Amino acid sequence: MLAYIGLGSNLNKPKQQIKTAVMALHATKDVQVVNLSSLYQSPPVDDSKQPDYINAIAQVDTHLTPLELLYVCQDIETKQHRIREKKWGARTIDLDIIIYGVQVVASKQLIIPHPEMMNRAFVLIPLAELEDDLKVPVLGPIQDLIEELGEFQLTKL
Ligand code: A4P
Ligand code: MG
Repeated sequence: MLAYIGLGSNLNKPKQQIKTAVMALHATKDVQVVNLSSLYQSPPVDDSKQPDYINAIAQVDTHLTPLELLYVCQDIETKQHRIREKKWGARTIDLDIIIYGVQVVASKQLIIPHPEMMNRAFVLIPLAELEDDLKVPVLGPIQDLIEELGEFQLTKL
């Protein structure tokens, strides 16, 4: 199954944090990173006083179930010393499952497609970089979602 994982960091050398997390994903049994977007820089979505974020999207080929993949992501977050303080607070690394094949998941632990993806240029733009004619389950063509975004601040590094 092809899945897309969003990576974000705004603490402790963010670019390195993302590289470390991508390598950890690739080193996981039954997970292969098959493509990686450029890195992108943007201000925090809620305009709070935090450093800018670095984000990227990894395309993975996996035999894991969505929930198993979530546990892998959380394990990597823990290993990179992410401390969960407050929702949307600064973090060393955040891994979110954005899309998992054509599957739709809506459980207490996991929502796929990611419920905020359509509002986030730092998710949509790198996704389109990897697959410009992607059809997002439920939400539709990636290019339509980007058109609906309105203005955004995002720098490709
Ligand atoms: N969860 C549900 N669905 C998913 C999914 N598809 N992928 C649950 C991953 N996790 C999912 O996440 C909380 C819970 O979400 C998990 O226990 C899981 O069961 P978390 O990572 O522990 O907490 P969080 O990071 O505070 O929440 P979340 O939703 O990951 O935060 P966001 O929405 O990613 O916001 N600004 C910029 N420019 N770039 C960013 O990357 N990131 C955030 C964090 C805020 N502002 C940002 C950025
Ligand atoms: Mg998260």
